[in-house]
Amino acid sequence: MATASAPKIFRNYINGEWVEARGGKVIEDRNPANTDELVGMFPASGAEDVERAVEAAKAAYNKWRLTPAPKRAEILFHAAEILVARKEDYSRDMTREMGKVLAETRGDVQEAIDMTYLMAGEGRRQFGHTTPSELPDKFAMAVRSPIGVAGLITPWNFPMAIPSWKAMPALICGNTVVLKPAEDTPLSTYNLTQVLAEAGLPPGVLNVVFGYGPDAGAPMLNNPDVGLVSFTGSTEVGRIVSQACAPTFKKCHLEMGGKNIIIVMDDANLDLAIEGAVWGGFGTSGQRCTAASRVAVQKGVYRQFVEKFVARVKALKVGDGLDPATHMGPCINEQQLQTVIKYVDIGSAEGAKLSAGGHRLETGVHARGWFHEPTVFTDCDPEMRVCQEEIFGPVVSVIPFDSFDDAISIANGVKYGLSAAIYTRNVNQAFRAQRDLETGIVYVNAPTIGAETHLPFGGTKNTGNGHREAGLAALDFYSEWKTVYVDYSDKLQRAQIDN
Ligand code: UN1
Repeated sequence: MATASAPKIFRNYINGEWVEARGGKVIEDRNPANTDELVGMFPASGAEDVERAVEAAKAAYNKWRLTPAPKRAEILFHAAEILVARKEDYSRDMTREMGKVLAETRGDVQEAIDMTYLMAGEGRRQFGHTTPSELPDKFAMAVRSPIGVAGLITPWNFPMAIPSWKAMPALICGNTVVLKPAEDTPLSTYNLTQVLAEAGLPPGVLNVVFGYGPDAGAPMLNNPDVGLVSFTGSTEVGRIVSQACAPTFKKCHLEMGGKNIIIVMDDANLDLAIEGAVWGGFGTSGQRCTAASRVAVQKGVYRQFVEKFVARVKALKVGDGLDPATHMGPCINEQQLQTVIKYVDIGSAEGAKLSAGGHRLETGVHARGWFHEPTVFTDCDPEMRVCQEEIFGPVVSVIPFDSFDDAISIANGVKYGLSAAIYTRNVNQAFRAQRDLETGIVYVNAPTIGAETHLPFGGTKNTGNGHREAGLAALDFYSEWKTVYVDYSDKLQRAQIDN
């Protein structure tokens, strides 16, 4: 079992076997709450390993494509049941390598379970269209057709949920997979892979290559045998992925940054909005692409909101996510912590008022981890860098505004478009907001985080490139439409001419 306390050496999963990386280099998976704890050692794979994995996926494709989807689904269903049985162990493993609190890692594993059951159900659906032909004795339909080898590159903040968001729809549609998980959280992907293997996934259908992005992710992008790529991560890396996919016309799905907002109107249930802002801003230490890193509050309730919100944030307990008393865990690694520290300086220098937090925590129980205080800037101008740029850490910027129209233009005045929320009791305002907010996800009276697996997930502008994951939208990415005409008239019938 992967939960053993002694550090274990892990391998890649290629063609149904656990194999060493060619180069023999390793990456240490350490606990961000206590870097003395070595969770495991994972291969630092390179181009050759990726090539082997793609070859295995390519070789397995034809048989998997021809396996009836309901049969593919049985394997996924079985995998979901194994995940349910191991949820607690896998959640603990995830907290140890990722740092977020146990309630949240349980949610992450649950999200993987939900997605796996959902896509198992799609084994008996994957509906296409039938439609009348314009000609007599002719049948017309559009069916979903798999694409080939799917290259998946996943982040560390949802180490089991996001790999499952990508792998499950890819598999149910009949593709085979090469997955490169984030180097900070490989154990959770290892656990997921183990489950799929035990559930009976044939060799080569899912291959996992551990390592750093430039070494183990990039080689997938220009491999001619990879038909589609799905990437979740930063906008900067997303651009590189997109450009690398262009020469070979790979279908490419990008899920990137966010600068999500909670709008609090004067008529809102203020306590509910505060609770939502705390959860949306500091859940997962703000390390979600959906994190509510901006809160815009109408001036009638602004002072009252700030007072109560700041008090709530100051009371948050930061620590080891395995401790039930902890509200917020560490940042994932030193670099992420340094980014947070840098933005606290930037915010202070540009005149935002530091109202809570603002410092690294590095003594006592925090001495061995990448902890930072939950931090709130108030009286912010929407154009400040702390209100424009994604920080991906526990920093929330609070912005006062006058009118509903001001709130919408502040909300839309960023280059990202993932998630937005409005707290109001006015149904007209709620509906106008859902129409006018330029984001892929809108919440009314709930924070910006908390997407469910059976609805489309993704964003506009610099957040995405027009595709969505999760829900039925995922099937559109992981399959291609094939339009089929069957003429049973026994004569040549010319469309547009003979009808
Ligand atoms: C992410 O931050 O990359 O809606 C995904 C949410 C989660 C998924 C977040 N269900 O916050």
